[in-house]
Amino acid sequence: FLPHLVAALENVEQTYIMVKPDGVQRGLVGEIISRFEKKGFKLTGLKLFQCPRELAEEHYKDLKAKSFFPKLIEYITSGPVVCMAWEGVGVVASARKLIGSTNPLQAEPGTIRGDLAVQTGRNVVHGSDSPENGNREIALWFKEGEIIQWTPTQEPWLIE
Ligand code: IDP
Ligand code: MG
Repeated sequence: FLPHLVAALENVEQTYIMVKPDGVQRGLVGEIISRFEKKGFKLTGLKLFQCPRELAEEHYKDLKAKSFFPKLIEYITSGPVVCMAWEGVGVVASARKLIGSTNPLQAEPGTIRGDLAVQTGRNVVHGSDSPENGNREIALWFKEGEIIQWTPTQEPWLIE
């Protein structure tokens, strides 16, 4: 390892990012992946996936009591999603900023939801809200062997 990478590794986090069914249907997969790629995070997992109801319910278990929960489960299971794992220093909070507020009408222009969506119930993308949930969600959505450890050749140009 190069010394600068060893230092950076101490703060490395993993986040679970998912293009929701509306994002896939609207042809926004490439656009959304591109935002995280261009920022400089590392893609470590990627697949197109039809989410079963039980998995959607487990993923959103903290929202079970909400009135919109049944509609949310219907939405997430209504078509294929694109599951991603991204790695990087501070990636969890940074990805949430890139994604923007839950309500796309309140999301800042320049964010994914601010640029590409209008309704909370069709907000095109998910991002983990803490490093703990990042790890939990990646373990939930990916099987062993689907997360790849690799070293991008551009890394020394991203981390000094
Ligand atoms: P987040 O995705 O920005 O973290 P959460 O509060 O964790 O927002 O809610 C999870 C998802 O549930 C939202 O992204 C959205 O799809 C859906 N959701 C949240 N609040 C509402 C609502 O009031 N009506 C309909 N759907 C909602
Ligand atoms: Mg959330």
